[in-house]
Amino acid sequence: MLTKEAIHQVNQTKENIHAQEYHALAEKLSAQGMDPEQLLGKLEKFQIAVPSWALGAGGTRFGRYAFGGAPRTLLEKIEDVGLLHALTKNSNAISLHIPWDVPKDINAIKEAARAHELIFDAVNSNTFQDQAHQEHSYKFGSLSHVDKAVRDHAIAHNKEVIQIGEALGSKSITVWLADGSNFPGQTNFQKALHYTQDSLLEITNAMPDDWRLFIEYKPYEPHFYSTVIQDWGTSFLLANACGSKAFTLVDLGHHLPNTNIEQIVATLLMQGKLGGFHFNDSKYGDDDLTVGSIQPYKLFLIFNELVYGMATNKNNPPLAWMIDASHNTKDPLEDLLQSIDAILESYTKALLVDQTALHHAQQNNDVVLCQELLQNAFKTDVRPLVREMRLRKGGALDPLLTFRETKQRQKRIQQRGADALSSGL
Ligand code: PSV
Ligand code: MN
Repeated sequence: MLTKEAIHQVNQTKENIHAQEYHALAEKLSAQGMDPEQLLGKLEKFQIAVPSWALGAGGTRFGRYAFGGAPRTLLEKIEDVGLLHALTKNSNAISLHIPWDVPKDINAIKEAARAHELIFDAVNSNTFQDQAHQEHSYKFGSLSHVDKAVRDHAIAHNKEVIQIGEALGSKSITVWLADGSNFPGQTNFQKALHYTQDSLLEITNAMPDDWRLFIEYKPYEPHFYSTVIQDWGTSFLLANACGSKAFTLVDLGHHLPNTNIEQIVATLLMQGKLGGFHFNDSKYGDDDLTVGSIQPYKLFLIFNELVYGMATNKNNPPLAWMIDASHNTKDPLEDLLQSIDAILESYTKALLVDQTALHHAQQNNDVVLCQELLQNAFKTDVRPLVREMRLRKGGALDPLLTFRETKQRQKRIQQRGADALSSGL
């Protein structure tokens, strides 16, 4: 475990410069009528879940490269998320994918999570892969399959995932349905959607009252002609059909190029149906790249709608934030640290937008001022504010530097081996 003293030691090398930078920013923000203390309070509360499958090496269908010291068990994955949280103070939850990470000893797993101050976020079901000796294959679909026996099998799996989640203290399940078709004529669109709706309703009815169902959408992959839940409209339609416990989940990579995701977010919030987020970045498709690495302004615009929507649409429940990325060439823990920073920075910048001034500029159709207001916030370097929050919480001023200076990867390689493998895709 990374000790508080070790974090403090690295912090000390940066404290003077940080103090100068933070005071300059706090003064500037105060002069603009903002309260730095209030902003710090909001940043402290912003917690992002880390998926259990993002801690190991990601691959493509062409292969995978080991990076050494990958977590071999769920306990080691909890250890890794615990490290991220100790450094950032913004990642207090882990999201499990079943059956990649079935907890064998529930109490031991809960105890380990508690020791690292972690909670269990949404559990994820998996009906896109057949398990060994599976009686009913998902080759031609699961919740939308033409054969009721296969649909029932997939429903039963989701119910089992809910039970595991209940035992761990999760309060939500995310369903990403990979079902779709590769060739025109292969599937009857109406029947597939109808079966899916019935299946999801049965899953929703099996959830405890205080649970939420998140319905994820994706336009293509693994199927390349059609996907049953292809877009936010389809997810929204299904969420409405499933009632008040069901919501749409937006994965940033699950859109066709140049889709206006911020507008989707605004509409879903207005309808009280936005459940959560899978953060990542992309250039072409579901690239699963580090959050904010390709289109940071787009991420900021999404957060701008989120900040406005969370304040305005009280009918929408609190959102579930999660990273969903995959690392092919980077150390996954370093990548996650970069992603957590990018999310926090975008959120902070969105908090700086002068909503009252923006409202007036919009009312006056002052297009130029509208743009200025957004870009002034976007161009502000808010990193000192994020660092200050971490410093006060006992986290690292510079999580990535501390990760490297305290040799976290090398320690993991020593403990777990250079060729350790993680479960997942
Ligand atoms: C699918 O591409 C997805 O975004 C879903 O959230 C899955 O559960 C996850 O990635 C894991 O591969
Ligand atoms: Mn996802």
